[in-house]
Amino acid sequence: MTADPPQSNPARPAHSGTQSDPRDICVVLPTYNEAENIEPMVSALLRLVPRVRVHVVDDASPDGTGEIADRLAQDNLGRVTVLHRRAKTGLGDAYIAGFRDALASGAELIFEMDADFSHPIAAIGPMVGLSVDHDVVVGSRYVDGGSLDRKWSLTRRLLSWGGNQYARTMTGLKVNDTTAGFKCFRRDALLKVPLDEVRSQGYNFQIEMAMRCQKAGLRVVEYPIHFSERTRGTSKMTPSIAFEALWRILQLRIIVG
Ligand SMILES: Nc1nc2c(ncn2[C@@H]2O[C@H](COP(=O)(O)OP(=O)(O)O)[C@@H](O)[C@H]2O)c(=O)[nH]1
Ligand SMILES: [Mg+2]
Repeated sequence: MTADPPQSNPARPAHSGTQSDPRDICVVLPTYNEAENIEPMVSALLRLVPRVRVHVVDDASPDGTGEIADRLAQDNLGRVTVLHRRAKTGLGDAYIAGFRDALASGAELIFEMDADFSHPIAAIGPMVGLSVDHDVVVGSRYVDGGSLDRKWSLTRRLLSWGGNQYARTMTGLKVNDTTAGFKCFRRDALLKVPLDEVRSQGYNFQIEMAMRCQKAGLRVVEYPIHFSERTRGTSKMTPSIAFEALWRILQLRIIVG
């Protein structure tokens, strides 16, 4: 892989994010019980320059997120679309389904991003700029210039950092932020990833995608971001998802190689 080695200099985009980009940019937004976040999140994305469209992937959220997304789609025809999945089978399944839709609709740049404002919307522009020269742009907390919400306790920081270092050691990943959930894929790059074979959910979905990108020899670059803790709604990640991640990483080493 040509993933940049641990970086001392944060990536700088080829051109400013305030410029328009002629490419068809699709942000895939997975949601489960994000009724409080979905409308402000989609509105903020639609105001963005460069112009993006949004594909919401909702897993039958009991709180009505899917219905709000439908209304947003009706109000913004062509710019907001919704995939309703029948059940919550995991973040990985939701993303794979969303990526397939984005590719089928002709998207040239495909973003994955949380729907809870944890990832800075302002980073999309610079990441689009970097995608001119790179296959995958990772919004990274663990390169110079990246940071975590100040509300995170020392324990949580250590767990996140330690889990990340463990994943890097076990998998041989060169990317610094192995569980980053904010990524931009060029269409041709995503087509090189065997989406049929991806099985992981939760944090491991991000690790597995990073491994498959590295294996496919894609040019990966990290762009430093500040990760903000959500202020509305609740996290869907549980300690059991985190612990499952530790075991599954060992399996991934064997499966993905
Ligand atoms: N469609 C779908 N979205 C999910 C699922 N699990 C989490 N999400 C969404 O994925 C994003 C990240 O999840 P979150 O709970 O915030 O994880 P955390 O940031 O690690 O605490 C949010 O937009 C969630 O609504 C799932 O099983 N299905
Ligand atoms: Mg979150």
